[in-house]
Amino acid sequence: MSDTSSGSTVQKSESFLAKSIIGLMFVTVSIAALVLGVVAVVAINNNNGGSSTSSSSSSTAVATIVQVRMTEFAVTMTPATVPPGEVTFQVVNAGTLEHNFAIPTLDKRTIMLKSGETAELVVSGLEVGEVAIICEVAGHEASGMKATLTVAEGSSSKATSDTMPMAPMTWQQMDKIMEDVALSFPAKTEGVGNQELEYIMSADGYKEFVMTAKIVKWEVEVGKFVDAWTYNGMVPGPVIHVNSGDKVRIVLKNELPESTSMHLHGVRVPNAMDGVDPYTQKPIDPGATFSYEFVADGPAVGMYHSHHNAQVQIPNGMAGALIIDDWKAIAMKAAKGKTGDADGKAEQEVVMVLNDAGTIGLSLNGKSFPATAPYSLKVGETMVVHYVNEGFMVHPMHLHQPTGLVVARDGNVLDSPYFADTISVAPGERWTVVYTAQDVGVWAWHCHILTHAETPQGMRYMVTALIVG
Ligand SMILES: [Cu+2]
Repeated sequence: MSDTSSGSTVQKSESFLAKSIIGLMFVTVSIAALVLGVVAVVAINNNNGGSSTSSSSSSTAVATIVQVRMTEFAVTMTPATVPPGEVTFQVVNAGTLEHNFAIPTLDKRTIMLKSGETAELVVSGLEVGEVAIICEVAGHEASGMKATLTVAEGSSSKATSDTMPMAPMTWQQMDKIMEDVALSFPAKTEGVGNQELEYIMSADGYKEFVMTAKIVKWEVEVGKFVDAWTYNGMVPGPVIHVNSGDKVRIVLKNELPESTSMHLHGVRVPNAMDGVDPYTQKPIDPGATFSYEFVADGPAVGMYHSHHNAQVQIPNGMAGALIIDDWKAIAMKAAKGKTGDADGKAEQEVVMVLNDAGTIGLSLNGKSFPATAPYSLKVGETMVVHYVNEGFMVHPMHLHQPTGLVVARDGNVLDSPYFADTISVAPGERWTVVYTAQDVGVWAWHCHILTHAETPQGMRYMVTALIVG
């Protein structure tokens, strides 16, 4: 499983390649069909706030209204040039993250606005010159959420009547935002999940894996930090890899504000180790520790996760993979050469944990596109992928190319492996798929429930790419 950690290496070294050719990918990505309808809805979100004096002929009492639209990651203002004096900014957060509208030089700002929320900010005494506007959420200004308001004598405020509907995003604006998001892939965020967990060999002959359940700040996408409930501070939890016959001990310390327990899903264990409190054990109280012991009986593609207040603890991050035996070898044996691999060996093994709820939300391995990690292969090389669904919904996972050979379900090798380009992974399921790269390019890889992969601001959530070089 050492190749799991190589995913993060790929994330750095392939970013240039990804950026240089990802534009091409977008021409062919065919999941944007829902976009136009959604834009229309967003554009209606115009705050018809109160009466206006904009029709007044008074030269001093004219209130200028600027309509501001915040999205990931852009700020658009209509108009962007105003006369000196008082300006009312009518701000709508048309994005999906939290944003605010701020003029740091004047120390003026709205509160943080959730998706769909609006606010008004009145700024008086604006003088001729340029005023810098930003969103103050960490990283958002650098990602493009900045704009310049020009204050000039003689510019008309007439066009800013609040009776005028907010201009919908043009297709050019949409394309620009989508391109900006795409070009930021893979966006750098703090924290990498799925890291291999090293064991300590205990005096009594157990491979001992030490884990701490705790809440940490987790960066799901650039600037979006959430309270993640984690094993060892990462989402997904660390990968545990053992072999059949190993005596395994998982020592779990609970540093959460509530009790927990750990279920070993798809892994054969004695009943007392099944992690289902209060039946098989008492809950692990905050501050307490419990050890799960079993003899590994593989092969298995298992997962460990909370079994206490699980509908909160799991989607908030408390889940990870537990793999028994060498699945590169098992999968290649099952594939019987059908995928056209060059040397009969799998170069990489990848765990892809799917989530759609809790504080983490729609994500692949705890990250939302463009912060997801891309993968890379050379033509003729093979990747064995374990899709692991820890969410609440089925996710049809679609890799544009190559077609996958499904070799195992829930760690059980299929008698008749079959090819599929879209593999539905239901909650609790694990599907093991062999992909051998055939054609050079950047191949989109995403959940095919379109709202899990796309927004009017471009691709998001359960999207990554396979880069074949
Ligand atoms: Cu999905």
